[in-house]
Amino acid sequence: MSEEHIYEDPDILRELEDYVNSFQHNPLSNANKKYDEFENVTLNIAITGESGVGKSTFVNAIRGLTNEDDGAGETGVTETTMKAIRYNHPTMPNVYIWDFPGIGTPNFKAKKYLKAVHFDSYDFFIIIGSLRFTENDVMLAKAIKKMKRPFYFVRSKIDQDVHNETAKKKLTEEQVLSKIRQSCEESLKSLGNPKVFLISTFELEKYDFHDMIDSFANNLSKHKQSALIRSLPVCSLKMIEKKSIQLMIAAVPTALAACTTVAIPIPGVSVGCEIGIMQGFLQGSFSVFGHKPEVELRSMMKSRFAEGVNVDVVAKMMATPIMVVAKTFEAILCCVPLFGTAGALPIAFSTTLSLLIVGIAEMTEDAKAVYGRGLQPF
Ligand SMILES: Nc1nc2c(ncn2[C@@H]2O[C@H](COP(=O)(O)OP(=O)(O)O)[C@@H](O)[C@H]2O)c(=O)[nH]1
Ligand SMILES: [Mg+2]
Repeated sequence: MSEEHIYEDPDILRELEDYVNSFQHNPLSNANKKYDEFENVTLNIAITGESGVGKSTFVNAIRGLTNEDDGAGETGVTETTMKAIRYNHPTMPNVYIWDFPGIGTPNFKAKKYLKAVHFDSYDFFIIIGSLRFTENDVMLAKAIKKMKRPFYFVRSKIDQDVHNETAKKKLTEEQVLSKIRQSCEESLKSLGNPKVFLISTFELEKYDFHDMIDSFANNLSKHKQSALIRSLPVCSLKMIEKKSIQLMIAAVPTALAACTTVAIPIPGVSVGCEIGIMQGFLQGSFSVFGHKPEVELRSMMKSRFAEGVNVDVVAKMMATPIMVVAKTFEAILCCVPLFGTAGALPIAFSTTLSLLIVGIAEMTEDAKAVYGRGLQPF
């Protein structure tokens, strides 16, 4: 990704313009409030459906784990309790994924179930079905709808269907998918025509996974959207790009908070900003791209962050005589009367923002370089 390309990304520029507009009123208090909103937003995702459909496997995958990894939730077991199990995200402390108890008892009562799991604490529900959706799934969806919470239908284990049906019945993959879609529609008829996302939890990069994520994101607030995309596993190049854009958007309030917080001057560091905020943000960004790779993959990572983000790397970065401050940033910032065309704040802000964006771009390139080589980036 070239620098020009980054600076001209319309989402990032729109974000910058939004901030500039809000500065007109109270720039400094807004800066910290907006930064906090991004940093401390919480997200609660509920995963529900009948027993055996792949709920726990999906929860593990969203947390970047396979069923065999340490810390993974148990799979392939019969679920007996009425309690949802809360799983923390490994790197994002305010993101929780809830593994719901199976709904498949013969006299299942959707309302009672939702009450038992405190339905109103979730941002959205994912109802997973394998083979087909059942009466219980429909009942549950109707009850969630009544409570005005968002829900999505996900048909799991598509890899299995494609494998079996292309081999045995000589169907093409497309024919198999279309057959599954039809049968899902049939079982959900009484709900209108809800969209069903076909996925394989073992191959997230395939089928409807990205469409599904876009749908979740589109119905969330900007901050929750950011938390969602940042928390998802690095399952494709497309996901790396999405993460990159979300991080650059979050870099806007971070840069402003960094240079409006009382800065302790650091010898040799030319930018007037709080290095702790910068380091924290870059460290967080680093973990958004996954785990640290094995030593042999690190040679493919060309950025200054190949060995991780520490205070020395960040200080050195900030001491680099600053490259050209993005022209577009300057142009937008000059519109704010309070900033004026000179002054320390606009320079510190656009420089800090440029540094963060260059940092994210370097991490993005590293993540792409090691993606698909058998290991997760970072
Ligand atoms: N082939 C395939 N198997 C899956 C998938 N998701 C889950 N499974 C398997 O389905 C079984 C039940 O999964 P589990 O997550 O325990 O289901 P739960 O009872 O709904 O929590 C396990 O053997 C999983 O390995 C998938 O996408 N593809
Ligand atoms: Mg389970």
